[in-house]
Amino acid sequence: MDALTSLRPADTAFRDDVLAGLAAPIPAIPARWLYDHRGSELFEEITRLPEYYPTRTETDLLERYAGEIAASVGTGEAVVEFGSGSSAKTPILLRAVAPGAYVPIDISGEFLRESAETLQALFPGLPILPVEADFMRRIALPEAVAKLAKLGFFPGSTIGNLVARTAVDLLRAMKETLGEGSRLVIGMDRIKPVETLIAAYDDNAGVTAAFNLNLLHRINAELDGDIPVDAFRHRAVWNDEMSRIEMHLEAVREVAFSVAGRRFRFARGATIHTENSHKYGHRDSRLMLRAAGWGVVKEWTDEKQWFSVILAEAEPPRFAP
Ligand code: AVI
Repeated sequence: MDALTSLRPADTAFRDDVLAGLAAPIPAIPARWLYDHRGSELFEEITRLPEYYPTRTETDLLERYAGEIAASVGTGEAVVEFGSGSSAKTPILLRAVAPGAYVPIDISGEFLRESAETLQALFPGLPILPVEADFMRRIALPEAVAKLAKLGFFPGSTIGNLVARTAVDLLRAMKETLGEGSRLVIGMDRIKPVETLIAAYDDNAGVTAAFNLNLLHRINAELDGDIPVDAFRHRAVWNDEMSRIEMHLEAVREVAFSVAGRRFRFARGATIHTENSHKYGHRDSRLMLRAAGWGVVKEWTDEKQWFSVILAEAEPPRFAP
């Protein structure tokens, strides 16, 4: 099989999710649809906002502790990144662990190719083997890395965008992809004062609002919709029970519209739930990793304990209680 495995989602997936989500008793659209070209640009902008602490804090942690990560894992491993690795974080890890190969996995071939080119320019001698695939499932890694030890990399607390059951499924799939004895460097966002969380997801410049509302523009453009976007506003809400920030689009007046030939009506104040971003206590993250077969080797956090970078190790099957 070619290293660039093509796995295209069904063309109707966006339409099906939107139609089912808008008609649901609690309207909700999966967060992955926030990331069209414009949505990805807006997310990049979010990561540079003063209020959005996760990117800055995690990058600082990696800069500070990449040496310690390298001391724990050694050099010459295959670094397998779940995501296309376009961020500033990837070079920090690669520089420290001097890998034998770098395997970025992403569902978007376009982002993969772009970031692989950027990274190749920074690391000219490094074999870069992109895999276009959905990393929610077990993936066959390129033959060229079969004999190398594997170090997974999943930064950004992207795991937090999944509910616990799906997050554990993903962590288990990662373990199957990487194999016994592999390690994983994962970023996980911590519970912190609600004002800090709300500010990070409802910034003064309105970039997160534009990111959320862009979903409606995308629906209009791609699904023949006529949603009056100005009839909705962005809301970021802390759900303490579920330990997560939720993004919603709230109707500011009664509104009716059609999407792909179907009619919808929203009362004033009704919302469409568009994203969850879970935040973890110290023990929560460990429990979730353990539930998927990963033992924590080491954890690094900042002075305020706002974000954690965790080095985990695939645990062998065991039968003890
Ligand atoms: C991609 N993900 C980790 C971001 C987060 O913080 O949950 C997405 C995001 N949504 C709004 N701001 C950032």
